Amino acid sequence: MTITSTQTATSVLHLSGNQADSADQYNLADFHFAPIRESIVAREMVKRYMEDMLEYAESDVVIVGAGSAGLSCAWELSKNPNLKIAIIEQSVSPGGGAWLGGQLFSAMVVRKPAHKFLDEVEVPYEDCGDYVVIKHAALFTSTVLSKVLQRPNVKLFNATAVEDLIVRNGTVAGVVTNWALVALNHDTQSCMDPNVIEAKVVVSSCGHDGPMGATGVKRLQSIGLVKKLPGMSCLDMNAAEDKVVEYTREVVPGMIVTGMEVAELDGAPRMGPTFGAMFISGQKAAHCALKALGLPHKLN
Ligand code: AHZ
Repeated sequence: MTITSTQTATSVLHLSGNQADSADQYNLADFHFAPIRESIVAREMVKRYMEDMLEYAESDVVIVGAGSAGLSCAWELSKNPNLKIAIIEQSVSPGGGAWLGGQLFSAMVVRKPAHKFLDEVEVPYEDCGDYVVIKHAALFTSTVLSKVLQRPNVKLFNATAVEDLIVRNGTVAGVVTNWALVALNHDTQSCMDPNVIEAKVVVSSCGHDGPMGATGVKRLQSIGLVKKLPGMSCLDMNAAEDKVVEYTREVVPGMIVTGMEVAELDGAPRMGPTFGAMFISGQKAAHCALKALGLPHKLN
């Protein structure tokens, strides 16, 4: 099967569809790779990255943060093949806190009816009545990640941090980026100016903790577009998950907030290790973005 990407004439993805045992197809006792020049490897990587930077310098939607909320949002938005979606993730490894359940345990608990999202993305779980359990949180994250990254209209820029927002007349119009290692070292080096991505809509899904948590809403507060930033309240699973979904919204024109950044913004309780609200908040954020873009959405 050959899939032709809509992005560029040169990017043709090849999936052989050959399910045969690959180890039967070569000699492991006398194995040789096809030849390659080192410079070709360099050029193949650089060319594609630079083409992506050119292509995504103007995006329809920029999603900041590839945790469970940001990835769920990307999944929902990428169903529209006409949207160009950039995901900016400061970490080398996307996934945020969703590689583990809680306190470094493996399993991920999801309260119903968010299991319907798992059905859609084909993540298996154990049905426990009012909730379901995925054997490994990493199974959720790796599955959603692999599906999102296969979409031709999505580009992940990892190891890249959003340092600031583009704001014109009170409307968020894009993001200011830098290599994450640079962003973390501004105080040790002289000025290292950033790059920019213009976007019709920015979705901020930066979570609540770490040096860059709640980047989007903290910046909005510092420029007076958000008056109060109380930070998340103490844990109350039942209240927290409903509230995070309820408060997911376009907080100022051009900027939608999702996931635990919502709890930071509104002082909602944290839910701890139950993840359903992240999926549904991400989905809702996608529909807020569609609405802001003037496209059909499911908010009503
Ligand atoms: O690296 C961050 C993480 O992957 C990334 N990020 C943060 N600031 C960034 C910036 N530029 C680029 N300035 C940035 N990337 O955003 C991602 C956030 O993922 P997360 O898993 O921390 O947040 P989430 O809202 O998707 O999921 C929260 C999960 C939690 S926390 C919690 C509790 O503390 O009670 N409970 C749940 C379910």
